[in-house]
Order: sequence, then structure tokens, then C-alpha cells
Amino acid sequence: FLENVLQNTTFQNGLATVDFIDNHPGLFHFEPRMDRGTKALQYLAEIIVNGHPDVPTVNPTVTFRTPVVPDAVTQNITKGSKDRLTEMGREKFIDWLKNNGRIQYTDTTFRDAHQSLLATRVRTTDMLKVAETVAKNHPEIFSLEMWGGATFDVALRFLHECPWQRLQLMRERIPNILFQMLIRGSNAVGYTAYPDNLVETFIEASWKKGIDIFRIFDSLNWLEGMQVSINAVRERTEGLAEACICYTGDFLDPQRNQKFNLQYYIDLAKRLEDAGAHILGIKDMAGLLKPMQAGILVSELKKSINIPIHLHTHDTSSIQSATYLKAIEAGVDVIDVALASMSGLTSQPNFNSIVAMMQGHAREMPMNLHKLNELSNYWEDVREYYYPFESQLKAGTAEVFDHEIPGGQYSNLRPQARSLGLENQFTDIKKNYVVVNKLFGDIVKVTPSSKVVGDMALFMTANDYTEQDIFDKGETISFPDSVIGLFRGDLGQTPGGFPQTLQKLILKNEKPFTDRPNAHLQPLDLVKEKSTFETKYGKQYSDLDLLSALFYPKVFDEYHQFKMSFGEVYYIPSPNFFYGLRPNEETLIELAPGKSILIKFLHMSQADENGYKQVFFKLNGQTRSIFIKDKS
Ligand code: 3PY
Ligand code: ZN
Repeated sequence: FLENVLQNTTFQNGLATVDFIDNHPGLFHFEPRMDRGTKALQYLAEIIVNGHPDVPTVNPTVTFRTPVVPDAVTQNITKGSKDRLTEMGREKFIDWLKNNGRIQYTDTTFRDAHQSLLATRVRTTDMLKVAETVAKNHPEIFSLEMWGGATFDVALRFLHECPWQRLQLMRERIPNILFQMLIRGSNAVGYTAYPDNLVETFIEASWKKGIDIFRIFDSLNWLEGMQVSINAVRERTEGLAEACICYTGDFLDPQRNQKFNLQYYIDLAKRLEDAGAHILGIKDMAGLLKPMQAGILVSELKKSINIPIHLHTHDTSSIQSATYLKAIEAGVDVIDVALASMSGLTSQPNFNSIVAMMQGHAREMPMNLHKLNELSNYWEDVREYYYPFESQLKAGTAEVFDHEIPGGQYSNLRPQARSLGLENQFTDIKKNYVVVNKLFGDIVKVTPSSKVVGDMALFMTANDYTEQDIFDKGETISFPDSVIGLFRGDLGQTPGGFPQTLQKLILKNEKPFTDRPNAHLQPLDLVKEKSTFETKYGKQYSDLDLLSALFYPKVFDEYHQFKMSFGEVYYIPSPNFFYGLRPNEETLIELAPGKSILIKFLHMSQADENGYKQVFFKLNGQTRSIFIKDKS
């Protein structure tokens, strides 16, 4: 993006002197402005000629069904949990949640379900189409998890869309149901520690844009890593702080419960309540909480704390609906589910079937199951668009109880192994994941700590190292950066500390720290950051975009470059976004409510001597063409 004179602050403020033109020749270079239709053509032409970089295997035989948006059962949107929170205020709302008796549902379809099944690739447009229907047909839903976790990064990096815009557009369509996000404590929506004031500003901005429940966790269950976020939710918003215990191991297994035993979870839950959590989250990111354990854990927690309990799991083993039933009978207040067609395996248990399971139960929450099934059918068709991102997992596996790999990571690890040429050794990688966990002293494994364990497992597999080799050759091994960071204290502290012999081998002469990694970071001067940001990008972006850039500078820069070439792409229908158009195929693109363009791809020329192809379209009936360099 080149700034031109009209965007220059010196010029705008009337401070340009006579030599201004000579000193700033670049400001008088005006980029040709392209309208949105032309930019959309530019994007489609690029995909038609060069394909989508993320979709290497376009299968020409695939045809997509047209997803059907369920009809609304009411004309108007009726009140839901969001209205209840606003009307009651936090304290009364929490009392209501604890005492109303009915099981409440969080639908994760808009976030964790697709993060776990489709590499987080579901696009805003596919969500927007059913948003109003969700608001009208299912106001009984307690909350919609629709933001945070990996969605922030992936939206900018791979989908070239603004995560804030998704939040805003969804909020406009769903005013009545609580929105929930996942926030990685001091790692916020990223993978490293950020300055406290960035995390605080982010939380406040997210609340203002529509997030109500902040599910806060720390990847090592370190309370200090969550406290800043809990305080920020309490002090800077009127939303709810749901602080998590991340569940790992098996507290009923004498081989696995030295560290993570029942008392450990109860103590942590009490500390989270004391730290100001409004709700306790049990975050079972790998789906290790078996039914008997869930019954015991929830009953014991209910005796020990006064705040409501929200249970999250992944159905990797395929028995987690039994876990839910046990937890419901033990008094859990809210459970996380995903619409049928987006559920199961590494995603959450099946919403629709659990509603059916609960029929006749004393704690049943009546739902319109027929409409919920129609909604699931919509997603079944939409899911087809994303077929290149499906993990190859075909059935639930009890092996998860051995390797403990979180749902979101499990579907990612195989492609990661493939990219390193290690796919044939996937069994060894899973075994090494267990070895590494033991080496590291048995730690909680969830983003970002799970990534470190994964990196080390890949590293050991690639180099054919055994556990013994790590100790014997450790002094000369240069460990992966993420492993060094973990042992330095970059992600915080683990219960009982890191094993010291290994820590010395990994860190060599570097000294680890045991205080908060964020305490080593200077607070950001947001005014100064804003001005640097504007110098770079001009005035076209908001303070929210500045936050995106502060979390992900390089990704934001690429997002910006992309936007300069292709404009906004979130409204391009997914089949066209990923696969372009076939000759004579038409697509209707809704640029804004009531403003649509009709694009038909006609044909394309052979490449000229410089490698450019001319792509011909009809745009609202007029023939247009675009030149695209063929990169093949
Ligand atoms: C995330 O941090 O993205 C997770 O989903 C962790 O479970
Ligand atoms: Zn999850």
C-alpha cells in the first residue's frame, strides 16, 4: 500500500511547505482505485488460473450441494441468555445459572468444532447465512462459542478476513444469545506471552464488540497466567470470566495420578473461585475425562465451590456423551456440544443426539430438535466445501487415553508429520508424545504447551532419539526453540516445576525464570503504536486492526497486502473462494445487504509470451477481462 498525498498527515494538517513535493515524490503516485466488483474478479481470476494455495488437490468431480438455511419459526427474535445477563446483571445471572436446574448448552459449531475438524477454516459467510436462524429458532441456547482460540489467527492468515468484522456481523444478527470466546490467558489469541496491557485492552475491545463469556485458561494450569485476564473481565467489562482447570491424565489410575489427582483439581478450582472467576470451566481438551471420573469430579467440585460449572470435552474416544450424562447427574450446569454434522471425533459431542438423550430427564432443556436437525443439515452441506481440510480420522479411538493429544492438535499432527516427511512414522510420533510428556515431568498439554510437546516428539522421531539419548547426548543437542522457551519459563510454571536435569541440558547456560513471562515485557505505548501503525498503513484501519497487528505483525502485513490486491473477500461464496469457477458457471456475490453482483466465468486465454493469461467474465452482464500471471 502506498500512501498518497491526501492521506499524509503533514499535508492534512496544512503543514506542507514549498519543498513538500520535491521531498515526497512518492506521495503523488496515485494507485488506480479498483471497485469491489473488479477486486472480486481479480480474486476469482487468480484462483481460476493458479488455484488456491491451501487446496492442493482440487477434485474436479466434486460438485457441491446447495446448503438449505432452515426457515425461521418466528418473525421476531425472542429474548435469550444475553438479554437475561443484561437484565439481571452478573451476580443474579450466576445465581440463576446455578439454581435453574435445567442443563444448559453451549454450541461450539462456530469455533471449536471447525477448529478441531476442519483446521479452523470455516469462513464468515457460511456462518452469517444461518446466524439469524439460530437467533430465531434456538433462543434456548446458553452460549455460542464463536471466537478466540485459533480463529483469530486463521481468519487473518488463511481466510484473509478480519476476525473483528466476523464478531460484529454475527452480533448484529444474533443479539439475544451469549457469545463466548476462548482466551489463552497471558497468550490471549496467540502463542506467546504478551504485555499485560495488550491483553487487557484486547479483552475490553472484545467485550465491546460482543463477547460476553471469556473462557480463560493457562496451558500449564498456572493461575498466575490467568489472573490478569480474570481481573480485566471483572474490571473492564460486564461480561463473565470463566476460568478453567485443564483436565489431564486420569485421577482414578494409580499410575497416572501422582500429580493430577482429584485434590489437585479441587484445590485449583477453589483458587480460581478466589481469584474472581464467575464460572468454573473444566476444559477437557483431549477428551480424557471418562464417565466415572466426570461423575466424581463434578460432585466433588460442587461440594467445594459455589460458582457454576461448565464442562468442555472432545469426543475423540467417542464415549463423551456418557461423560456428559454422568456430569449432568452430578450437577454440572453447562455442557459444550456441536451440531450433529459438525460433532464427534476430535470435535465436541453431538448436540442433537444429546438433546434427544435428555428427553424425559429431570434436567431436560426443551429444544426444537426438528429445527436443530435442519441446522445440522445445513452444516452437513457446508462442510463439503472444506473437504481438503478434513482430518483422515475415521472413527473414535481409545488410544487417546494413552497419548493424551488434544483434539485440535491431533488433526494437525499428521499433516505436520507429512510436511516433515515423517508420515510413515506417525505411530512413533504418538509414542514419542508420551515419552516427551514423561520427560517434561507430566505437564498439561493444550495450546501452546501441547505444541511444544508435539515439536519435541517430531524432533525425537526425525532424529531417531530415545529418551536415554536425550540424557546421554543432551549437552550437544540443540533443542527446538519452543522447547527452550518452555524450560526457560516463557509459558509459565508447571506444578512441581520442570525436571532440573533436563532443564540444564536444554537451557545450557541460560537461566530460567519463575515469575510471570509477561512481567518481563514492557507495557505497550498504545498511542505510539497507533502512530507507527498509521505511518505504515495510513488511516484506513481501526484501533481493532491495530490490536490484530500487535498480536500478529507479520500476518497482519500479509493480510493488508492481500487486501490491497483483492479487497474484502469474506463475502465470496466458499465454493468460489476455494475452487474458483468452471467455464460458464455463475455466482451471485452479496457485497453488502441488498447489493449483489452476478459474475459468470466465460473462458481464459493461453498464456502470452510473458506468462499472462486473460480471464474473461461477465459482471452484471458486461464482459470484463483480467490478466493473471500463470505461476505454474
Ligand atoms: C485453543 O487454544 O485454540 C484450544 O482450542 C485449546 O484447546
Ligand atoms: Zn476444545
